[in-house]
Amino acid sequence: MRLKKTLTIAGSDTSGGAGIAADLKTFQEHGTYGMTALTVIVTMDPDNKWSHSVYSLPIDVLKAQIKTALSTGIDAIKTGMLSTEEVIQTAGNAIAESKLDHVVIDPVMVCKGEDEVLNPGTVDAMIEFLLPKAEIVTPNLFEAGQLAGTKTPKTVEDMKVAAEKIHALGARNVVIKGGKQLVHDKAVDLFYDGKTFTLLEAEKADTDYNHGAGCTFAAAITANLANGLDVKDAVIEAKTFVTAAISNGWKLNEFVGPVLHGAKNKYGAPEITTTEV
Ligand code: PXL
Repeated sequence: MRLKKTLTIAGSDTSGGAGIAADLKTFQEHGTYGMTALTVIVTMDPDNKWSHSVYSLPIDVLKAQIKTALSTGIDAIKTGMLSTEEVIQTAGNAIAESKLDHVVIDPVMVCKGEDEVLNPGTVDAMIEFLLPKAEIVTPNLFEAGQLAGTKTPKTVEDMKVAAEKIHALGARNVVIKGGKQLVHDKAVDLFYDGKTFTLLEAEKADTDYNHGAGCTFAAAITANLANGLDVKDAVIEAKTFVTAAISNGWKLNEFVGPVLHGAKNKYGAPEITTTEV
């Protein structure tokens, strides 16, 4: 069988937990051949509490990378940190030209620990250029509220309302990541395919070392779609993959603890339950 090719259009997290580093490690763990088109490089200042700097690459450099990768015949594509409206439009146009079905949009708006939207116009640009092309979009609670035009969801009921609104914007499937902030005793994500809401539940991991979890989850979905899983099964496997990765998160330094991307394949799959709600 031909090796499936996966492409991420995203930023580089120099510390290795999130961004293209997470995507490539996750693609590899899923037996796909990963490729990258880099939008920004994020560095951290060890002399200033690990504060982030974001260096954008010229748009021509991004376009050349996307052209390179797409010319090889990509099976599934994922977007991550896209810094400006121009970058979002470039990614959206490239996806449209590629005519790919397997398109995973991780609508990254903030880095962990920083709570301003990267650039306010980017939300509208995501709605215009990316959501209508998404086989699935993977917002966290904050991003779901921004895309849906609602307050940040706090309960599963709020998540259902946001998921319906995001689906109506053109994303064919939506999975909202509940994460730690959700008022719930399990680690919960809500999947919506336009008809049915499915709650995915795992035990909450007792760790703060979860940097890169969102990128890892979306990258796992991307690889699973490339490998031929249907969307719901792709999401369920990705939840087991990221739950194992979070449970084995570790301390890189006093500021950041990345997930362990390879944990599921090394230590086994955790239990996930799915319930229609
Ligand atoms: O986790 C969001 C994220 C995505 N992409 C890049 C990042 C981060 C957060 O640090 O650096 C490149």
